[in-house]
Amino acid sequence: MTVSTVACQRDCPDACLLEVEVSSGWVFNVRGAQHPVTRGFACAKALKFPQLYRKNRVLYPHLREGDEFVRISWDEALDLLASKIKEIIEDYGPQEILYYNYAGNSGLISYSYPVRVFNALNATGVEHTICDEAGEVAIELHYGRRYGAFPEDFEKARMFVVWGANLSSSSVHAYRLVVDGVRRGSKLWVIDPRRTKVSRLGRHIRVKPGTDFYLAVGISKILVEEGLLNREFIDRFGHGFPKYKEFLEGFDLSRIEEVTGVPVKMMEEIAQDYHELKPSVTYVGVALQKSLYGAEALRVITLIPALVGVHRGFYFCNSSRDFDTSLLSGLHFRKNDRRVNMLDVGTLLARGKFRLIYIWGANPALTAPRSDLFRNALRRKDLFVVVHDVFWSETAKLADLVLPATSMFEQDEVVASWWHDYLHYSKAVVNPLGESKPNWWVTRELAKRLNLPEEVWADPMEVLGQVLRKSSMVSDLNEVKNKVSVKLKYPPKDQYQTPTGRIEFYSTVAESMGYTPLPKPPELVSEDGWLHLLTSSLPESTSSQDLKGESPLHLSPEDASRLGVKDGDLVIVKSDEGTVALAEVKVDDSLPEGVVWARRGSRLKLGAVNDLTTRKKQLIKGGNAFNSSKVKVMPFYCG
Ligand SMILES: Nc1nc2c(c(=O)[nH]1)N[C@H]1C(S)=C(S)[C@@H](COP(=O)(O)OP(=O)(O)OC[C@H]3O[C@@H](n4cnc5c(=O)[nH]c(N)nc54)[C@H](O)[C@@H]3O)O[C@H]1N2
Ligand SMILES: Nc1nc2c(c(=O)[nH]1)N[C@H]1C(S)=C(S)[C@@H](COP(=O)(O)OP(=O)(O)OC[C@H]3O[C@@H](n4cnc5c(=O)[nH]c(N)nc54)[C@H](O)[C@@H]3O)O[C@H]1N2
Ligand SMILES: [Mo]
Repeated sequence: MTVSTVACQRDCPDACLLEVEVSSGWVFNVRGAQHPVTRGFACAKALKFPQLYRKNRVLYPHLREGDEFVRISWDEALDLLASKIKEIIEDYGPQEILYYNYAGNSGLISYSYPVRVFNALNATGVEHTICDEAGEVAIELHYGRRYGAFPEDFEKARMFVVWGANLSSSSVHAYRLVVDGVRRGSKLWVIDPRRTKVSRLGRHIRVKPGTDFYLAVGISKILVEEGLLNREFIDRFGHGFPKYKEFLEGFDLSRIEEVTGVPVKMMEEIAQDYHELKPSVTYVGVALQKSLYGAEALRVITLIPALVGVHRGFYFCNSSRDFDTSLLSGLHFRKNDRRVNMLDVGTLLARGKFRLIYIWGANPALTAPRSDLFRNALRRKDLFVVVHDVFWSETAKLADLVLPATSMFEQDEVVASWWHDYLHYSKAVVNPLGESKPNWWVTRELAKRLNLPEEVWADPMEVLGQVLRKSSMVSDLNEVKNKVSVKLKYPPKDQYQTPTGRIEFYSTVAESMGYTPLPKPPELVSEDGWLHLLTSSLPESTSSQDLKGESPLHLSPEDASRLGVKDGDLVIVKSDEGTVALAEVKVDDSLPEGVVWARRGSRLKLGAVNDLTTRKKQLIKGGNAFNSSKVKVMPFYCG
């Protein structure tokens, strides 16, 4: 048996360094490496991956023949794909070819390199709006770059505010740092409509979903009115504060209490803590931002630490690096900017748009909004669907051509985190299963067959080498290869890369981007008769992966009794878009009345939870609004 190191490549902020035990060509065991962030422990997903990576694998290229798949060779698969692409370009133009990808493998090469061939073809690409992009931009409007607190800052924090994040599931190492903080006496506030493991450790504010904007305004207003600000800090590092103050004055606290369901008294307490307990870290979950005004809420939330004088006292997404990944994705080969919002892809496909779609690192048949539309559209006869995946995902099962991908144990990668500041190098520890190939290999071979210039199919590690050499945060690829884990040099916390060089309470860049310089308040609409559908992650699965069978729909005890249903009963769930699914009930006392919950990307008894999620988008960056989905639930009687 040998013990090797692998960098976890899952879509997760922790981006862990793992120790894996290999014997007779198989990975048997995984544990967290001794590392400043991973700290010798791994999450439930990593621990069970040695069992899972062998199962349900796509082992060979497969071509659909009617309802069946037949095994073909890589040469046949690539020749077929290349000839389809050539044909479509000739008959309809490159815009009819679409790629769709996300962070199924979040390694720098796996994520970006495959885009190269599509850029060189001037095919249609996607804007990555499905996760946190809107929130990233929201912070940049006021702070320049979006980096905030790092794990080291968590270690020093006297107060944590965990705002819309279920840490014991979505980031177990951040959770551990918060637990350690609480043990040493740091204060913890958790803002979440649901009761969660982390909310049990501190003061819990059960805000009504989607009203966080107003809660943040309430807290900020109290800080201003009660003189709890750090005026010196604001004068020295802030820009446009008088206008922000005026903006806050326009809101009424008792109305905020009504809208958010949070007593003014509680807002006063947390405001007082923000003032007294410094430094603090406000951990803002991606989930908080997945609502119609999520990114706008983020603008107000992340400005709170600035009011009390903490430099970048928030964490949302630290992936702000000077890595020129456009070199990897070959943006320079492209002659246009032809992209569509990935949240619209299902709708566009359903309308008959596009002739070929190439999907990797994503499972939109379960994770896109209105996934029913997406699944139906993939069955179109005039659409050639190519899916490159490690497993027989729901999307792969609907493809015309299925290509086998290597797992994180079987490929070399360089992995960066969106939370911590370490860059990891990962080497394959076992041979690829079956004929599986890394993402870069497939698209590189495709580029060759399409007779694209040699530069398009350059060696991925060499291109990555150029990217890292250009960066000021790391010396070069060799440093990462030799050290396995390298601490990146981020700019100082008190540097603000806005046009004024300050924290812009009044954003000078927002206007030029078509956004309001001050955060835009959510419209208040009546929710009569509708239940709020929230979806989020569970510790043992990543998004739609590793799920077995169907998930139940969780109902609060109040809603369950109103509907006269109990555990195991069936209910019909209808969305505000008119889609219908059937689900088993799970009564869940962690939910407030009016909120139903299901695990994201899961299948229900009939249909999938994402068949019910809204296609509405945010103003900022066209970001998703998964957590603004509304449903009606009815008991299902049969017989
Ligand atoms: N185990 C595991 N870890 C993961 C993932 C996974 O699928 N599984 N996915 C990864 C990815 S892709 C992402 S983007 C992150 C997401 O990580 P997080 O942003 O932490 O998301 P969730 O774990 O889904 O937890 C979301 C919490 O937000 C709450 N919430 C929902 N709506 C609102 C609201 O309007 N206001 C407030 N205050 N709270 C709200 C929910 O009740 C829930 O408890 O996690 C990453 N880590
Ligand atoms: N209802 C609801 N829907 C949501 C969300 C929500 O909160 N609620 N969250 C959204 C968010 S934040 C995100 S990030 C998305 C995630 O949605 P997706 O991006 O679709 O993520 P996964 O479901 O994890 O699917 C990733 C796929 O990549 C495959 N894969 C893994 N490694 C590799 C590899 O090396 N190569 C290739 N080719 N494939 C690989 C996996 O097997 C899996 O099938 O879901 C979004 N959808
Ligand atoms: Mo995500």
